[in-house]
Amino acid sequence: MTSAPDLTELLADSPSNWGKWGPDDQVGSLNYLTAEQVLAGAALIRKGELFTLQRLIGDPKGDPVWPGRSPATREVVFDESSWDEGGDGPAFPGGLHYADDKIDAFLQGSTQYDALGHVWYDGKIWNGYDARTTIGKLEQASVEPIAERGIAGRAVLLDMARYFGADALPARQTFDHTDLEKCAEAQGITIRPRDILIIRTNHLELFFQQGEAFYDGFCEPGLVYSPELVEWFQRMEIPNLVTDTIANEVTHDPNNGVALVLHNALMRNLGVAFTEICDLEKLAADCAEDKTYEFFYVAAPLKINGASGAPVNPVVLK
Ligand code: UVW
Repeated sequence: MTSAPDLTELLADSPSNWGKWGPDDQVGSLNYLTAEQVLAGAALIRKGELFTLQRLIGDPKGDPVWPGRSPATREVVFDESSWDEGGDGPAFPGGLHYADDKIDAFLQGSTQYDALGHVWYDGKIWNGYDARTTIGKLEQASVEPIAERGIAGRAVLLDMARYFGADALPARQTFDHTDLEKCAEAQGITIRPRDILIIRTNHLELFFQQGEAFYDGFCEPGLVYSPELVEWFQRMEIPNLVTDTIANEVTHDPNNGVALVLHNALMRNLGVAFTEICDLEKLAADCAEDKTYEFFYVAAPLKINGASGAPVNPVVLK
């Protein structure tokens, strides 16, 4: 087997949006979400129903995470037992008791927005900033400006699992922009420029079925790199790619062996925001029932100084 090419070589002619929104830009393709897009999204609220897309942190059934990361752990600081004999519960006038707890969590260990500076190659992150600006904290393209800005716009659900007739897409299955367009057509919608794309695979259902065996030869299904796919994202001015997998794309590209090509071609080079590990099941069931796959999407990750990503609970309104 030939060795995988370097990303610098593979993406040498790939489109770039560096400089498009100025030399200091921090939010990339989210700039496409103008007031017009927000209003176009809000106009799709018809039923007054809302859906939250965050996966439960601390799910008793387990939290799926990227290999090498660990699920969040929650620790109780105070509960009623803190005021038992010998307990360390603080005494307050009036007899106040309270529950307190804390979590130790990877910022990318649950539903999250990646910062644009989360991945890179060739010593440069989004907008051409030096990768050494990531040392200690992300001085550039952290999740903070994305959190400060917020995200709202017209979004479409592309239910790829349903389109392929599967309960859950298996490891390694790939698809591309032409499949997204065919799926949209089968659902009776058209993907419009500047739409937020929400892709359902239901792949993480296999994590709950298989347990630790899920990680054997880990390779999630998803979008696969081609120059045409990147050109399509660029032409369609896609601001945000949202999925229910851990990493939004096929983990290892079967055509060249490279890991996470689209994180680089789309996020690092085009500035597309990535939202990962969403739970799309209730939304997808509703869309299948009312045959409405376009709606208003709103999200704002937590504001964390210099962070490479942050948890989020996106909301869809129909
Ligand atoms: C990596 O890029 C490694 O992970 P994520 O899926 O959080 O983007």
